[in-house]
This record gives sequence, C-alpha cells and structure tokens, in this order.
Amino acid sequence: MGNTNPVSKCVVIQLPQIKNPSGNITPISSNMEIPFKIKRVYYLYDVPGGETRGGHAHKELYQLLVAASGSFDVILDDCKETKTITLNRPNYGLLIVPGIWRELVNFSSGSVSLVVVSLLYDEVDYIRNYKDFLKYKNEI
Ligand code: T46
Repeated sequence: MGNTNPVSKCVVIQLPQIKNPSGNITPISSNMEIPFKIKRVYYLYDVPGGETRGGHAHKELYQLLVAASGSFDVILDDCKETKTITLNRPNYGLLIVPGIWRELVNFSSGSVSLVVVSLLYDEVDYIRNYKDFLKYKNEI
C-alpha cells in the first residue's frame, strides 16, 4: 500500500486551538482534522537525552505525531528524499503516511510525543530493517 508514497505526502497539519485564559484545548477527531479513523493513541515520554526512537517504516499505518510538550525532530525518508521536521507546538501535528522511514531525534528534556494512529498495534506492519525497506520501495 505505502511502497510508492513519497515524503512530500507527509505534511504538517495545523490543529484547532480552543484558547482560554485558564489553558488551551486541541481536539483531534477521526476523519476531521486528520484523514484517517483513529484506532490507537500512545505517547512517548521520559526519553533520555540523545536517544533516537523510530528507525522503521510502516506498510499500512497512518499516524499523526504531535509534540504535546517540548520538542523533537522527525527525519522522514522515502529512499529518494529525506526531510527533517521540527515539532515544537501542541497545535501542530505531522501526518506520516505509510511507506516512510522515520527517526525521532533531538528530544528536549521532559518532552512528550503524542501519537494517534490508524491501526491497532501489529508487528507485521513494521519494516525495521533498512535493507528490507529498500526492497519494499523497489530500490534494490
Ligand atoms: C512509531 C514511533 C513514532 C506495543 O506493544 N504497543 C504499541 O502500541 C507500541 C507503539 C509499541 N509496543 C511495543 C513494541 C516494542 O516492543 O513497545 C516496544 C517499543 O516500540 P518501538 O520500538 O516500535 O517504539 P518506537 O518509539 O521506536 O516507535 C513507536 C511506534 O512503534 C512507531 O509506530 O512510528 O513510535
């Protein structure tokens, strides 16, 4: 499904922000702010300084990554092009389409990465070896 997707299909989406002097709210709803039905939500936290997460691609999974707190960089790679996106605002999310290798780096201290995704957890959907990713993208 995702083997032909280019990095250019991964876009930063501005999410709604309901502002209030007592604090803001950002809602994310299936097929509204994002182009998929949400099946799972998880968050990365307590990431030690200098640590890298990701280092894989998905075959069918769509996801939205949000820096709910702090900041981090996402390196996207489709075998032809790489692009680095910095996420540092809780009302902006990065849509990652299937078939894109991603690495999450430069986590700020105490940062929290909120991730909403289109599928339940299934290891079968992961490509965790870069050589397998090149084969999947028909590059070797
Ligand atoms: C992604 C990036 C942004 C589960 O059992 N259930 C889950 O829902 C998840 C997400 C992970 N796990 C297990 C699988 C591994 O044994 O938790 C362990 C660590 O997972 P992983 O090495 O995939 O973690 P990250 O941070 O490298 O990647 C995660 C997501 O897996 C991935 O889809 O895009 O966050």
